[in-house]
Amino acid sequence: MSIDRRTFLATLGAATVVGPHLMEAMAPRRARPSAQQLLWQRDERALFLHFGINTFTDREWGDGREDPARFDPTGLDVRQWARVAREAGFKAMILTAKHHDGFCLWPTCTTKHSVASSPWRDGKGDLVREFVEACRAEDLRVGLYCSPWDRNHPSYGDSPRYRDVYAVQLTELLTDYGEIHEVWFDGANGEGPNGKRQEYDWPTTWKLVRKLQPKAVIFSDAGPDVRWIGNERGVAGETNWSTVDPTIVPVPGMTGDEVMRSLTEGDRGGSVWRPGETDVSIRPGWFYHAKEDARVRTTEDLVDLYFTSVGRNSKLLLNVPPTPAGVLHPRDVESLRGMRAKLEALFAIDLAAGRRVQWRRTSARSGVASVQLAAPVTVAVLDLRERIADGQRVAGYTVEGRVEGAWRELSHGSTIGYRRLTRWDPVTLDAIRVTVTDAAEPPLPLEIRLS
Ligand code: FUL
Repeated sequence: MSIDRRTFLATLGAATVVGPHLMEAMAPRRARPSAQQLLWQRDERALFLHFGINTFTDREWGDGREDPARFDPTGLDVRQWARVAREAGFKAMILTAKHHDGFCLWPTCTTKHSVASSPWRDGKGDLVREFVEACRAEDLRVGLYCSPWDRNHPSYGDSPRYRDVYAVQLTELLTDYGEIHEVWFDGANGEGPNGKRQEYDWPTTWKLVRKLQPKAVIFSDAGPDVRWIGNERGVAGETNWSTVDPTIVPVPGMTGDEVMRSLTEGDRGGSVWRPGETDVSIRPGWFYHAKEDARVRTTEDLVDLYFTSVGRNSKLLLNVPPTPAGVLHPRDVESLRGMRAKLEALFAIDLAAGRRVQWRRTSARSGVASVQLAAPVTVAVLDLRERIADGQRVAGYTVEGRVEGAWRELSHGSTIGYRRLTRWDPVTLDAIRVTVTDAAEPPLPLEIRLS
């Protein structure tokens, strides 16, 4: 008979008998990322493509009564989407294979409301196939969004019937198109044509995805692998744990202050690894509208978004909606190229390269990382990283620079995680010191880069 650690501690009377170090060693192991979650995070940037019947009706949410004949992208060039994505430094693309209007971009057997009923390629086209092929040609990971909410399908709202339809749609998408790396479940859920709200069966849905694409990460507000960051402004929490308490957001689509806080900040003591994805659009809408051509985010805006997402231990999922012709608009492309150029220039030279980070653990919850530079350098960006394969640990830190012989505080924060980027007015220093003041488990050496 074996006895688990908790029972063992309880038997001993826990902390009163066992010292803090032994308690530490016996504490349940905190969550760690899976290999897929690590790959997902290291990609840093994915491009989101909202394209469908709304592109042609100039709407954001179609009602499902659109005539499929309206879908006719005459200059469709999915390779252009993929080329632009790769050239702009993005590593993955996610396509709205079906949005809330129920119009399917692949010739599904579940409905006539699809590309098969459109004039595009004489009804013989398959946009999902063109999409995955373009991703592969440009070496991008593939993601698909298949809206659970379906305002067209007659079975929607008749819960068991629609569940079967949705399962068939997912099965088509996840068996016919090779390896899919991210499956994106949106939380929006309105009523169906019969006025009824659909009851989803998330555990069964996720089990199906696991079976068909065991290596894909599953996104939804409630994970299980990746969570929504809780807003569509492109801003992750200043505090952002990749660990969460799964009881706070058990299913997608929940609201409330505690839910939103948990989505945006994660939970320090959370038992599962569920990093946050920051989705935001380059334009005011998710779909393309010509009237928004003058409202495309600038290169500067995009760089800011990088800092408030990737730079806060999240991943940036930037939506760039193709035009009715079927290409990315030149203004969007210009901003994206500018973003790549700016970020490359910003991070081209690591001023701390080749200098050793000295690390000293000062207690079970604190430590100091410092770098002595060969000569004074002028620094405007600090790039801190934890070795997240070993978990996310830092909960509080202070940064000081040695400026003309005296230590000066430059910034402080809470979490670090995969990457924590901080910008400040350029300051000339010859050493930098990061003091970890609090940690969820014994802190490990940090990586420090300076630009
Ligand atoms: C939301 C949807 O309702 C929007 O149309 C868009 O797809 C966005 C990414 O998610 O919940």
